[in-house]
Amino acid sequence: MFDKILIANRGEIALRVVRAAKEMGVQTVAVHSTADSDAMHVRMADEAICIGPPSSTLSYLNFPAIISACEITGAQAIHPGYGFLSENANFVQVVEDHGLTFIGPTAEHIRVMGDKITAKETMRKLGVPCVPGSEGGVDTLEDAKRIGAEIGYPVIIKATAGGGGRGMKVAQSDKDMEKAFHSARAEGKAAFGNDEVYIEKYLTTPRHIEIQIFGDGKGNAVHLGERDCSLQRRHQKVFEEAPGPSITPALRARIGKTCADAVAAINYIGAGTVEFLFENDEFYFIEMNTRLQVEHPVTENIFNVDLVREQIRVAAGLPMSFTQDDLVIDGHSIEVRINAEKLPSFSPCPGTITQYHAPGGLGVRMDSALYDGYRIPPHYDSLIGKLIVKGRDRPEALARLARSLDELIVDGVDTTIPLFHALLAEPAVQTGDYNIHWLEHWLAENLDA
Ligand code: MV4
Repeated sequence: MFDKILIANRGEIALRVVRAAKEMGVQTVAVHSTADSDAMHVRMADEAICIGPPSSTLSYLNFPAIISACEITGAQAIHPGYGFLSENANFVQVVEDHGLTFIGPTAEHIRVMGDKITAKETMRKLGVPCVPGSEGGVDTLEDAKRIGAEIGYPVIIKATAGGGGRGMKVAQSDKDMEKAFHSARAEGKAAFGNDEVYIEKYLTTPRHIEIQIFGDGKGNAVHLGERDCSLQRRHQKVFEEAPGPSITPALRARIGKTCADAVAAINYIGAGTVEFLFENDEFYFIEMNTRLQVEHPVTENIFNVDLVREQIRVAAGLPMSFTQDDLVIDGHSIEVRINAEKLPSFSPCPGTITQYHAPGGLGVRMDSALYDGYRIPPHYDSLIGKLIVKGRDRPEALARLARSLDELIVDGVDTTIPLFHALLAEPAVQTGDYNIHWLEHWLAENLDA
C-alpha cells in the first residue's frame, strides 16, 4: 500500500478521498489554488501545497505544478477525483513517466473511451448492446443522408469527441440533415478540435441508466448495479438514485454481467461507468466514463462498499475486497446535488456562507466541504454539496430526503435546495415515472413561469 497520496482536486470530492485514505492509514497531500487557501480539503489533509493562481488552467490542471508537489512531499500516487485531470490520458502518461501511480484507469482506456466512436466500436465487439447507427464515422453529407434513410428518422448526429451534450444535433427528417450534420461537425471542431461525427437512431423518451463497474486490471471485474440519472437540466444531473425504479433484478443481472464481462476483457482497472439509454425495457450503450462519478455515493449506500478505498487498493496492486457474489443490494438511495445557483436561471451564485448546518440521523450522508464563514470562490463549478439518503425502500428514502432537506441550512448564497422541496411534491418523482426530458418540461412549466 502507498504511504502517501496526492489529491489533484478540490471541494467535496477532495475531502471524500482524504476520508478514504485516512481510514486506510494512507497519508494525504492536498493541492490548492490561491483562491482555495481556506478550503476544507486543505485543512483536512495531512499536508497542503499551493499549485498556482485561481484559474484552473494554471492550478488544478497544471501538470508540472502537480508533479512537483508529489516530488516535494514524497507522494507516490495521485487521485484525480472527477472533472479536472480525471479523464486526461496525457496526464496519466506524464504521471507514469515520473514513476508515480495514477489512481484510475490506464491512459489507453481513457483514450479509447474518450473517443465515442472507438468506445462504441469497442463495446459493441465485446457484446454490449448499442444504439443502432452508423458504423464508425460519417464523412460526407451524402453518407449521412443515406444512413438517415437506412436507420429511419429521427436520428442524432454526435461529435466523436463530444460529451456533456456538446456537438449533438437531432435531425427529424432528411431535410434537417444538411444543417444538423454541418453544425454537429462545426461544434465538434470548435469545442474539441475534432470534426468527426457519427449517427444514431434518436431515442425520443429514454431514461438515463448507468452501470457502475469496477475492475482490478488483471482481467477481473464486477458490476454494482445501476443508477437512474434521468433528472437532468442541460446535461447536468440534479437527482440520482439507485437502484433504478424501472430496472428489475433480471434486467440488472443481465446488463450488469454484460458490462462486467466487457470491462474484464479489456483488463479495465478501477471505477468506471457504462452509460445507457433505456427505452421499452432495452438498454442502448452510449458512452463510458473512465472515472469515479459525482453520484457514486448512491451505489456505495446500497452495496455498503467504499469505492474510493477500492480505487486506492487496486492502484496499489491489491485485489478488490469483494466478489460479485458479495454484492447484494440493501435498500434504496437518492442523491441531490446542492449547487450555489440562483433559480430559476440556475446562474452561479458564489459568496460567503453565513450559516451552514448539515442534516443528520439514520441513513443521511452529507458530502460537502462547506463550513460557517466559507467563501465560495467564483472560479470553479457551483456544486457545494451532495445530500445522499438511504432507506429500506424507495418510499422511505424519499421521506428521509424530505426530512433531511428540512434540516439542511445553507445561508448566505442562493442554492438549489428549494428545487428539491418542489420536486418531492411531484407525483412523477414520487412514483419514479420520468424520462430524460421530464425535468426540463417541469422547469419550463413551474419555475420559468
Ligand atoms: C442520445 C439521445 C437520444 N438518442 N442518443 C445527451 C448527452 C450524451 N451523454 C448523450 N445524450 C443523448 N444521447 C440517442 N441515440 C438523447 C440524449 C440526451 C440525454 C441523455 C441522457 C440524459 C439526458 C439527456 C438529455 C437530452 C438528450
